[in-house]
Amino acid sequence: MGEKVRAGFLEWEEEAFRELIADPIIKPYLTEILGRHYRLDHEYAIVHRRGAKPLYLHGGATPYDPGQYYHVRNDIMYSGLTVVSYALTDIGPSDGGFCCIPGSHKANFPVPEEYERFQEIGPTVHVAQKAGDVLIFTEALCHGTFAWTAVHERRSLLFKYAPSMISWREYDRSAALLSRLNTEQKKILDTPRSPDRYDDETYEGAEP
Ligand SMILES: O=C(O)CCC(=O)C(=O)O
Repeated sequence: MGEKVRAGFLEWEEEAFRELIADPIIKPYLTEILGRHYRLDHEYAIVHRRGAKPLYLHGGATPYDPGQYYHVRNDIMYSGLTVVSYALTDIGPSDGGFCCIPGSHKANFPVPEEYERFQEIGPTVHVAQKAGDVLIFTEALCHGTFAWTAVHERRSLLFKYAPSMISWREYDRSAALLSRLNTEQKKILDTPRSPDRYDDETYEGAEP
């Protein structure tokens, strides 16, 4: 059956997990979407086996959630909680997994109930991924998970970033973890603070 493994993997022995905190391939995208100063609020792994239940549609721009917003002002994107989802195994077109209503991060009306619980598929689309693919989406997008039907496991790592002043989860990064990070990674795992309070020249990183 399905299983959602919460957090923990950044503390594992393998450096490869911690290297994803400041993934140089992803950095330009996060900078464009979140601005220069953002933080990794929380992360978890999804491990779904055949029979894993769906996660119904959630998010969406309406009703408005002040932490899961998406706006454009003066040609600049502003996004609240923003997800970088690494597929570690293939997600084929009929396997299940991530789905969304494209464009719903700009919706002015709530998602009809029959779409929300997949009674009607409506405009919901499934997004297939190959192992190694990365999907970036704002939590303001109406999204969910189709039941997992494939024989192989779905394994995905979800990193949830926010603008530097926003915190979702109570801050609980351990000294052991912080001591294993470089300065850039520490900045991204630091406590919330206003973007004005960073001084890139002197930033020493979070104290372990
Ligand atoms: O990748 C997925 O299946 C979506 C997961 C999701 O919506 C969530 O964790 O909030």
